[in-house]
Amino acid sequence: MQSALMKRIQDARLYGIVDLGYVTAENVEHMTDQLCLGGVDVLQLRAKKLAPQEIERLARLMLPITRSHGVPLVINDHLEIAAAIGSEGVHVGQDDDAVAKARAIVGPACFVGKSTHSLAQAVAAQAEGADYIGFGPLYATGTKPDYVPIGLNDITEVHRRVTLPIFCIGGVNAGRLDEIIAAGARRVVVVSAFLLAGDVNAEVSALKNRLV
Ligand code: TZP
Ligand code: MG
Repeated sequence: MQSALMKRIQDARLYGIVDLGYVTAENVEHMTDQLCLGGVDVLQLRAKKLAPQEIERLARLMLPITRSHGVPLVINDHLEIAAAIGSEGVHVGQDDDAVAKARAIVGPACFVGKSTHSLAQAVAAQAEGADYIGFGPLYATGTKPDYVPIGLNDITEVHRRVTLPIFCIGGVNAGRLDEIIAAGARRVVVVSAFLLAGDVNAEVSALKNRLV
């Protein structure tokens, strides 16, 4: 990956996701703007139930907004969409394509993140060549309901064993942030707590200010 991009992901602390489970297609641009204004360092588009064509359309709406804020846009799951629109990042899960395949499709100007749900998967993702990992779900969450929460106990150890940027995810919200940081987290992903907030911009900026 290009070094300027690497620095952007290294420096990132707060990762937001525009998840179409919470946001209507009509509201994607407004939500993107609010999340960026609030101060997310990275933003992902995640749409588990939409057709690829519609996801690409929404991604193309988001890109000028994220770029105007200097925020890298990450496409979840869809390597071809990331390649077609030239997003700054792509994200794959344990059941998706391997990191090497993702990289071959998206090229060197796009970073590749991977979801991990255990210490072993985190170590394996680093060996596989991921540029960053998600680590969780820390808590049970309606955003990913089929996953067993892994708790906070392995956060310190994953930071010992993995040198990549590690984004702790799953049930992260303002009320839990202190215990998540105390457990060793440096970077977090927040989805529903932002998307369901009354004032998204304010919710993001308040949480961002507690991360640095
Ligand atoms: N991967 C692990 S947990 C999760 C994903 C995509 C969802 C996190 O969403 P929320 O609403 O912040 O719990
Ligand atoms: Mg996936």
